[in-house]
Amino acid sequence: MSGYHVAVLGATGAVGTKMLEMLEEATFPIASVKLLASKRSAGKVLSFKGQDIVIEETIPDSFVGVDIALFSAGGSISKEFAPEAVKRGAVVIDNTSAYRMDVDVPLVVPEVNEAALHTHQGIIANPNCSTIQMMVALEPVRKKYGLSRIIVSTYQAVSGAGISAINELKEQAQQMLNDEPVEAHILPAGGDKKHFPIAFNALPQIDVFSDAGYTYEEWKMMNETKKIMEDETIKVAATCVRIPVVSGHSESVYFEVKDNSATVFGIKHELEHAPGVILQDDPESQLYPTALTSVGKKETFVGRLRKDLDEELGFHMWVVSDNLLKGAAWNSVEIAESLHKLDLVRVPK
Ligand code: NAP
Ligand code: 3JN
Repeated sequence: MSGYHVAVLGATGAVGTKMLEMLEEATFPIASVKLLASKRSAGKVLSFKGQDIVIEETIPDSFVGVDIALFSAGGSISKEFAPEAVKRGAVVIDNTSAYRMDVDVPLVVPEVNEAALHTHQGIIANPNCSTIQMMVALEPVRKKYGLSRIIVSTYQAVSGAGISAINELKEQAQQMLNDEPVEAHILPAGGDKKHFPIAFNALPQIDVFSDAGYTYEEWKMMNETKKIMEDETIKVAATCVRIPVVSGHSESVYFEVKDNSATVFGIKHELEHAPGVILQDDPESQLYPTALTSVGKKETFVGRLRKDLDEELGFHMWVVSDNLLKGAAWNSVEIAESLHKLDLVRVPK
């Protein structure tokens, strides 16, 4: 084979356009790229490695001859087209929540649980962006010292909610600066009853509310963590907050280890040698990552590591990553790299 035939579904979106950029940097062989979206974008053109590619409307037969399909057009589109793509022989890497908690679908962050790919039946799920960066930062700690509890508060960028949310932040910022009335139509959640301004604001709601007073975004973080770490006993609580930043999710993570030999020095040593992690931590010189530090980077940045002053086994850290790259497009392309490396680009019979 001279390379894989790759399709991107949702190619015009905030995530899809980054998938195309990440495919340009991929090291696995690519023979062709097909770009899929809705009827609205059919006929428009995007460029891949200097070559114009015409966007096509997605239909079941779009996946004939496709080896790897990257999906990022929303959960209902994945539910409709992933089985069709697999039926036609494509391995689907799905960036939505449609299949994440299915028992026969691996939920993969390559730095953490690449081996789970061996069990795939045609669909592989890419976790939620906020979960991914937390897993990259916590897995080195879990491996060395064990983990019993995580309490995370997120500071999430608007690009996580799509192109329309990015536009909303920019328009509202302009309206505020011009002393004009501010209009809110999208955030905190497109499908919810009320909308609030995001410009110069912080919204303690991402996605709509679900059980026990937690939002779906918070439930995703709690459930996905247990699945990826293969440990139902880890206690996890999340509070997810939207802030007026375009890209780069930040998280304040409190965690408790099991092994009382853990020290700040020891955890820093693990993080310094961990795949996908860049440690930027020196309070003396004000060295710590900010949201902007991560933009355009594939790694997850960690700083502000410190011991809790009351809880013997407790620590705090600050974790930042580009939500559209490691949180979505890069993790998906990295999964494709892993599938190629492990010779798993095939749908089991
Ligand atoms: P977006 O900017 O709004 O883009 C949506 C994309 O989906 C566009 O390419 C759109 O194409 C396409 N689309 C919409 N309806 C379609 C249909 N009926 N058939 C085919 N394509 C259709 O959204 P986004 O931020 O890129 O997010 C897309 C999805 O990715 C989200 O819904 C979510 O499931 C997932 N996501 C995951 C994460 C994560 O945490 N891992 C983060 C963000 C998003 P048109 O140009 O034709 O409208
Ligand atoms: O808001 C964010 O920062 C991340 C959003 C992720 C998202 C947005 C719409 C639908 C998801 C996701 O991947 O969890 C979904 C979804 O597929 O459920």
